[in-house]
Amino acid sequence: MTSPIRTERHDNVLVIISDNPPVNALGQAVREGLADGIAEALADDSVEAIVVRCDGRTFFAGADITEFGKKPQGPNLPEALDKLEASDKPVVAAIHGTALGGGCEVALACHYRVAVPSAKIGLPEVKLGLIPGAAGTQRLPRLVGAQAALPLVAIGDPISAKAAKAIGLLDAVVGEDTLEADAIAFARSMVGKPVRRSSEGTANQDGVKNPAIFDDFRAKYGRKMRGFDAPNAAIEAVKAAGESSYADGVSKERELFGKLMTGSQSKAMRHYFFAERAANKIDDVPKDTPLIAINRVGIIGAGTMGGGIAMNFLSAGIPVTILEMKQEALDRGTGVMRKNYENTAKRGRMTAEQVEQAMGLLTPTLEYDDLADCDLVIEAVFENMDVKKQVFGKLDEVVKPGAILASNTSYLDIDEIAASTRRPGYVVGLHFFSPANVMKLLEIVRGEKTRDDVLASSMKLAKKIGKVAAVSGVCPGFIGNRMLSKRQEQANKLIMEGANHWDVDDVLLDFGFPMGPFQMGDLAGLDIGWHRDPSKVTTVREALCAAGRFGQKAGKGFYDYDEARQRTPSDEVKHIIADFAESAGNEQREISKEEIQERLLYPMVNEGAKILDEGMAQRASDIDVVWINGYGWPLHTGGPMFWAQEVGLGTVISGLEKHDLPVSDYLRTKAGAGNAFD
Ligand code: 3H9
Repeated sequence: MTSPIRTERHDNVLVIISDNPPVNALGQAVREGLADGIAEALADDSVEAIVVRCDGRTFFAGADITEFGKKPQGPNLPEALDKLEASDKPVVAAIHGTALGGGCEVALACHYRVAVPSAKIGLPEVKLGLIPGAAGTQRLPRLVGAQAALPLVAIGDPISAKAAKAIGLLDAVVGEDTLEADAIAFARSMVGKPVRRSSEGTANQDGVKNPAIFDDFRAKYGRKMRGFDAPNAAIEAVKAAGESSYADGVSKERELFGKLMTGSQSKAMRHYFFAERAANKIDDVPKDTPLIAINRVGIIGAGTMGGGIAMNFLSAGIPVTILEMKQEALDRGTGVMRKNYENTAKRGRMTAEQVEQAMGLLTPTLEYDDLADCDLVIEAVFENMDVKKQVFGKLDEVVKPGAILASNTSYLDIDEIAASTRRPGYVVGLHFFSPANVMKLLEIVRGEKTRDDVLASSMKLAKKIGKVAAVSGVCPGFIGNRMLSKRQEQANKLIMEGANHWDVDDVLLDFGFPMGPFQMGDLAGLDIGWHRDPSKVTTVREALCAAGRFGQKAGKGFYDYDEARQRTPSDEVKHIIADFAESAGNEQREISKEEIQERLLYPMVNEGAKILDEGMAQRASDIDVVWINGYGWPLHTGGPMFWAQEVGLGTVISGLEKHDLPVSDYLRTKAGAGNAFD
C-alpha cells in the first residue's frame, strides 16, 4: 500500500505532504509516514528547514476517530510530534481548511505556523468527550497563555486564522492561493536562527499570576459545560500547564485523556459524531442524484415559526419572499425578524452591516403570485389539514414547475397534503423546531411520492443553513413528536398518581435535559390549542388555562415565575392537580425518582423501536440525532436509542413490564439479538 505521506524537495526545504482524503485524519499510515518524513529531513544535512502541509480540502482534521477504542497500531502521535519539535531545523506548518484536534497539535509541535485567511484552527476534542491527547493542552497555553487557551481547549469551537494570529497561535496569515510557496519562504527565513518550541513557551504564567481566570471561566461557561466531564478535565489540564513542568503537564494530560477515552461519555459522543454524518445519507437515494438549485425561497406565514424559518435562509445569503394575508401581520412579522437580528448584533454576534444585508434579502408580500419564481416554498400556517390543503392547492397553481413545495407541519399527513397538488413528487415535509432560527434540527419528512432529487436537495439545503437533518417517514408526529407524546403521557399520569410535577421535571434535569415536560409546557404556552372556554375543564392543562395560568408569558403556568424567569412551585397548581386526581379516584402514593425516570424514558425507547420496525426512521442513530438536536436529550448519553443499548435493552424491557407498560415485539427481538438496534 502506498503511504499517504510523500516528501518533496524545494532546494534546502523538505516539504512533508499528507494526502489522506477526505479530511487527512491522522490514522496509523499517516502517523507512520509523518514519522518517516521527519526522520528523512533530520538525517539529510542538505535539508535546512521543513514544511508540513496537506493536499485536498484540509490540513489534518484530527486523530482518526474510527481508530478510537481499538488496539493502537504504529507510532503514536505524541512521540512523533516530540521528535518533530525536537528538530534543530525550523519546521513550519502550512495550514488550509481546518487544523483540528490532533491536526492542531501537529501545528503546535511545529516551530512556526502559517495559514491561509479562510483556515480554521481548534481543539474540538471536548465535543467527542475528550481532551487533546498529543500535548495540545500543554503546548497551547505555553504558546498563547491560559486565558486564550481555555475556550479553545474546554469549549472546542475553532477560531479563524485572523483570531489565531491575534492570540499568537499563528505566526503569519499568507496568501489564499500561495500557501506552499509562502510557507517555504517563511521556513527559509528562519534558517540559522534558534527555533522556537511551543513546549518551552512561558505565556502560561498568566494563569499562575491570576488564578481567578479559571474560576471566571467556569462561572461564564458553567451552564454550557453542565453534565459533561471533558470540559472540567480540559480546565484541569490547562491549569496544570501553568503549575507543572512540561513533562509533568504531559503526564497529567495523558492521565485525564486515558480516563475520558475509556469512559461512557466519550463513547456516547463518538457515537453521535458518526450518527450525525450517517443521518445525512439516505440509503436508497443515489449519491449522485442531481440537485435542484435553490436560489430563492418562499415562506407562507410571517408568525414566530415562518419568521424564524425565513431567518435561516437570509442568514445564509438566500433571498426570501415572505407571504402574509394582512399587511399588519406582515409588518409585525418582518419587524420581529429585524429585532431578532438587531439583538444578535447587540450581543456582538453580527455586525450592523450584516443585519442590513440579511434584511435586504427579504421581500414581504401579500400576493401568492409573488411566489411564482421561488425554487422552494415552505408553508408555516395554522396546523389544520383543510387550511394546509388550501395553501398547497394555491401553490400548485402559482409556483413554477420543478419547485419544491414543503410543509412545516409537526404532525399532519404529508401524503394527504401532497395529494392536494398535481405534483406530489415535489412535496416534502420540512419540520423546523422552535425557535426555528436557533434550533439545530430539521426533520425532513419523506412522503410516499417524494422524489429523490427533492430529498437530496432538502438534505443539501439543511447543511447550507447550518441545520442537522434527519429523515422521517410519514406517521403522526414523525420521529420526534411521536416519541415525545409517550413521555408526556407518562408525565401526566405520574402527577395524577402522586408525583410532584417539579420532581418529574427535576428527574429530567438531573438526567441532563435543559428542562422537564412541565417547564417545556410553560415555555411553549399552555394555551396552545386551548378551546378558550374557561367553563369547559377536562384536563389539568385546561384548568390551568381557565385560571389564567398560560405559562411563562403570563408569569404563571405549572410554576410561578419571577422577573428573572426563575420558577417556584405554586400552591394553586398543587391544589388543581390534587382535585383532578381525587375526582378521578386516583390513589396517591410516593413515587421514586427511579420510577419517574423509567416511566418517562423507557416508553420513548419502545416507541423508537416501533418507529424503526415500521421503517419510519432509517436507523436507530437517526432517532438519536433527532432527540439530541430537537429536544435537548443530553449529548453525553448518546441519544435515546444508544442510551437504551448502554442501559441494556433487557433492562428497558423489564422496566416497562414492571410498570405495566407495553413492549414492542421489535424491542424484544433486538434485545434477544445482541442488544443492538443498528
Ligand atoms: C483528536 O484529534 C484526539 C487527539 O487530540 C489525540 C491524539 C492522540 N476521523 O464532517 P464531514 C469523516 S480527536 C475519522 O462530513 P465536512 C466523516 O465521518 C479528533 N473520520 O465533512 C465523514 O465520513 P463519511 C478531533 C473523520 O466537510 C467524512 O470524514 N477532530 C474524521 O462537513 C467527511 O466529514 C475532530 O473532532 C476524523 N477525525 O467537515 C474533527 N473527521 O463521508 C472532526 C471527519 O463516511 N471532523 N471524518 O460520512 C470535523 O469536524 C469535520 O469532519 C470537518 C469537515 C470540519 C473536518
